[in-house]
Amino acid sequence: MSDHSTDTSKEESQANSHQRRLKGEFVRGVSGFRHSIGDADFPAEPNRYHLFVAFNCPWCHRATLARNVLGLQYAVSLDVAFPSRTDETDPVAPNLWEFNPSRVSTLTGAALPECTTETATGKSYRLAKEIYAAEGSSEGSVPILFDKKTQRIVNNESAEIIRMLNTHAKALGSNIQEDARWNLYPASLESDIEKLNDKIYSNINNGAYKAGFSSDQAVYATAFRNYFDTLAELESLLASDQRPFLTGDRFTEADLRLYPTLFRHDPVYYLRMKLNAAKILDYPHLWRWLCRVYALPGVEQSNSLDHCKQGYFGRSWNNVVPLGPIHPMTYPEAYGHPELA
Ligand SMILES: N[C@@H](CCC(=O)N[C@@H](CS)C(=O)NCC(=O)O)C(=O)O
Repeated sequence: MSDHSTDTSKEESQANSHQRRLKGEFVRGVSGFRHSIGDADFPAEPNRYHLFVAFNCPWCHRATLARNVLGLQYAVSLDVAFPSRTDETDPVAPNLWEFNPSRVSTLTGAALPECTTETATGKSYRLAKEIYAAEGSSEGSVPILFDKKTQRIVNNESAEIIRMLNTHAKALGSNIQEDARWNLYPASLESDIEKLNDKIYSNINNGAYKAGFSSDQAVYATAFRNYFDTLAELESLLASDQRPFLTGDRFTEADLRLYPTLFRHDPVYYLRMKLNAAKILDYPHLWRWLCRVYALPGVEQSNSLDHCKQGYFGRSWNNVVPLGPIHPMTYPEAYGHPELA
């Protein structure tokens, strides 16, 4: 994709990506499958679509949040990969997402109960890569939105997946009545949401990866600054009129997209992404916002912090998962306590 057409609210500019990577910058690539539910080939119907995710992946967290908040748990099926990717001992290759519910977590010493086999293709693939390979693609990322009827990948860009789940929630079989269901992208708030998405994607969601996965001190320092400057801005926005959500009274896509990063910040990113200027607990309005979103129906069930810890503190951390934070409280229990901040 040329730099010209990059929508920086959902993917980063690929300009000079080769040189930038050589210099040590983490540059996220662009997803290849960009069909939509609602296209002629992919009509919106209940029990037809499927999500492949890993719970540690924040982009997948967007998709599981949308699925749960929109009441699609019984209409869009889900498979969950093990949070650590394959290693050098794997018969196929290292660094691949694997559906393996019997794999043991170094953190808990047991299998992770949320992990599943692959149930949508009828082939019980072990690797997400095999789902792509069946379509002649060499990609390997999650999340994947998959059509069980045609056995094709619909889309593998989370920003687009959540938008289509919202647009077609009713036809996809939501079990929440229309008037009781959040509209994540209401027409009256589109421009506010887009502005927030742009800033939050670049500086927070992808910014965290730029800080944690770049090997150049200056790239890290810029990402670190942008991340905390944006947190301060969002703290002021919430404080300005005590609004419960980023755009006002309603939970929208902007909140949904901020949540996966802030959920991971104190227990994982503070250490792993070297984002150790402050915890979310140090921002009273953002903390209470985080607790408010955590309390929404379906949000707690959309993820597991054990998977996040297991996935982020892998081989580069000697496969030893840090045990904190413990003060003032363990996580995710802390998210039930808005009064801590
Ligand atoms: N643009 C994608 C990015 C997804 C992504 O980067 N997923 C990571 C996991 S957090 C992944 O699967 N990477 C492995 C790969 O790309 O092969 C989205 O937002 O859906």
